[in-house]
Amino acid sequence: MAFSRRNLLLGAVTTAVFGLNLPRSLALATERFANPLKIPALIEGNPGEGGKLFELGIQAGTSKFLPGVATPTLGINGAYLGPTIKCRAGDRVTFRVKNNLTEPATLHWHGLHIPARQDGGPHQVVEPGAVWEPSFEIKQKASLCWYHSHLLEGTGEQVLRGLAGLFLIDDDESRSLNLPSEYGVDDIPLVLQDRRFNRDGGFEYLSTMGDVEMGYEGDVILVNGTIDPHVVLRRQRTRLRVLNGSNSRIYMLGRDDGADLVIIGSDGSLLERPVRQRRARLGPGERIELLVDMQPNKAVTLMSYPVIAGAMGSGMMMRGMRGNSETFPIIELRAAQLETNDLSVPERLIAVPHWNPAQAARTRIITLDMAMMGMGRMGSPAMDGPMGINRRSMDINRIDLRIPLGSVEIWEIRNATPLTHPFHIHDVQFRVLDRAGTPPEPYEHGLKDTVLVDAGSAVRIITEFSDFADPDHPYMYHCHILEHEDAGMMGQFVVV
Ligand SMILES: [Cu+2]
Repeated sequence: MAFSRRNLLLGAVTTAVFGLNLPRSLALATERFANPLKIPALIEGNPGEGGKLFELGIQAGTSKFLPGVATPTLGINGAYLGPTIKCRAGDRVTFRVKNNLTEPATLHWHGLHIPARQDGGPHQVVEPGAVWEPSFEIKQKASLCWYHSHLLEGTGEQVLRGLAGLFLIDDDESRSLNLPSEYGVDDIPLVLQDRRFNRDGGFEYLSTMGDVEMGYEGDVILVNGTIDPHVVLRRQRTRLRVLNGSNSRIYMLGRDDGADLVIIGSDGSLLERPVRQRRARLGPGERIELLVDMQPNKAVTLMSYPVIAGAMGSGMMMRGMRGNSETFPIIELRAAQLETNDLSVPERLIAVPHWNPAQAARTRIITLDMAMMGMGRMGSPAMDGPMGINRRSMDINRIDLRIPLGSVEIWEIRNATPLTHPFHIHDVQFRVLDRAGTPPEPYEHGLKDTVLVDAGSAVRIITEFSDFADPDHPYMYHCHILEHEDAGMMGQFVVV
């Protein structure tokens, strides 16, 4: 499936140049929804000394996405992507991460509340042939988290090549709700990614200036590494656990039959109650959980629709520059003979922790800056790199923020650029207080670790920095457009 490339109004790149690189014959060679969705293997760990032990091998391989073409890829315990890790709140877990590559790599546990030394960020590099053994307790709510490479200045490329996987957390509270939870049967993971292919079948990356400025976008959608996928559902009700694992693409999810999405979860928790909405926007790094009820022998297509950015102060040109203006299918859900399962949706799901703004010890201003838009500096004139936060590009030897252990803080994330950025904080799960002064979307009322901040706008979040003080090991906060992160839109904080 191919769709039109966004229009670039600025910069040296033209869509005509891009068109020459498209393996169009290959991209169109598969039938619509011809391929059964691949489901990543589920691993729940082996009983080991002091908890569950997971073996993860980072490796290189080749994958067949397009007919008759081998694509060089990276994966964990396989050629592309990694297994889905499943744990329960209260578990003690140890990962034996072996790097079988000839290049350094890391694995960051995105969304997990764990000590900074175990976080798998740019400071926890696993050298070729080395083994890294982080060990920690699962201390958080049932949620869909994930893991991925977080190599300094190399995250975009390693994630693109395949270093990512899902991390499911379960707890008693969520189990009591009788939500669909049979993995691969009525609990279906969907990792959304977009890719471009070279003529030789390899992934094309950073071939245009726009790839860095605006973030990499592909013209082929992969779901769990499957092009043009369908999945056959056997139960009346299915839970979809959706991760936007793309480097920069924002999806506007919706159903092709016009029915509402039934949204039950966000990044770091379920919602307090189900939210019914026609569309839901999902930025890179964000997760959303949906319930879908099927009719026998009918199909529903999960689609992406044009993104309407709620951007203040961004005119036509800016929207055109970062359009996300395509309508395209993601996956077809097909109903077979349907077994009955529980169709009641509890009116109340879980209690989501919240913090009163009056509790906050301080409000920090976090400004996202870019200085390379070809139309003058969009950020501060004093910035020391192409992209940064509060006028500074990422420096692994500089600690940007020192946060007292246990403090409740409001972060006001301001976007001084003409693009929408997904902002991610390690260590914590937060609540979104408001976006440009108005309450966030109803489906953003769960715990979150990544939030979209529109061009020229600001988002306020509130959270508490609890449990893990360590003056020597920082956590990251950054834009989750991976090319922006790699270009310096990232900072470091320690909890002390
Ligand atoms: Cu960004």
